Amino acid sequence: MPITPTSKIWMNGELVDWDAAQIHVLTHSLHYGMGVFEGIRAYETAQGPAVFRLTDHMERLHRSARIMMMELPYSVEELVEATKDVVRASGLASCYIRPIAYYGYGEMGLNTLPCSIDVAIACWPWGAYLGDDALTKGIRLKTSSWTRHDHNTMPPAAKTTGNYVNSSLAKVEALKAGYDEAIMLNKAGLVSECTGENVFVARNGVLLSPPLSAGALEGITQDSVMTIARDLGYDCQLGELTRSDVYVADEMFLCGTAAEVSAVNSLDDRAIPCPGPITTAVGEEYHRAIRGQVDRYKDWVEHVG
Ligand code: PPE
Repeated sequence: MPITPTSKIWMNGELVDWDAAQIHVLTHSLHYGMGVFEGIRAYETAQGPAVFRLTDHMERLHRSARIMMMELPYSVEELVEATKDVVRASGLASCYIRPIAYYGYGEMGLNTLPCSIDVAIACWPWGAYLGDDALTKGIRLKTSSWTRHDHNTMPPAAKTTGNYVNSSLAKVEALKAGYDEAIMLNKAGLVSECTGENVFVARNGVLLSPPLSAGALEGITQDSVMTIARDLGYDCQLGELTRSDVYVADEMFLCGTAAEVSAVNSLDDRAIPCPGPITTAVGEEYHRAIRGQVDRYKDWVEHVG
């Protein structure tokens, strides 16, 4: 998706002009894929722009770095303030925010321990990730021929740049085959997640979503959706899913920061009723929550000020 530039990017403690936020071609992480990042959204609220679960995202960035043995030079609180600075500088009412920490220029070779760590935060406008009518019409999924990487190959709990090689292979394969998105199975053949979203399946009134142990990222939207679904009175749990569970689902949706809540209308050309009542109810409540319109979720909405 093409990027629309904004005015400033936060780089290593300073707001720099968008075009000045450049790196050297011998930047370590470009070569070896070891960077950690986040995807966050800010939404327009009655009190101005607010970042959804900003602190939770920065805490996950720190957890990702910890898994990678990467010592981030900025605290969660500093990154939260830096993000608010970037969003404020953009003048945008709503935007997508991309913090990234990476090994910089100066070292080559696989030993990351001597490498410098650079941190940047950018934001820009980003519309519906899976199409404007993904919540109502749904998207078409295909089971990927690519296996989700395993816990002893690439840690799925860490949102690392390198992990997304697996996702991009699956995404392009699905698009080339005429589908919207790929569902990825793990080494055991169980459903893990999609290329950039967690998966929820409803059967007999119970909502199930594969956990981290299945190779899924611990999604912040997944967590929000589980809270919302339970508050709406649905039984909602983390649990195992096979592809057959999906084929016979009463309804299914994907969720993520970029994709928000997107309904699924089929997997491997087997129709899934869409949009189902739970998907619609949860999706609509999520849309209100991110805009600060639901009192019980107001702590999720972090105002830029
Ligand atoms: N799984 C994967 C693999 C994933 O990339 C994401 C987010 C999620 C689950 C959902 O996580 P959360 O955003 O915390 O609910 N994917 C981000 C990157 C998308 C991109 O194209 O880049 C996102 O949604 O921002």
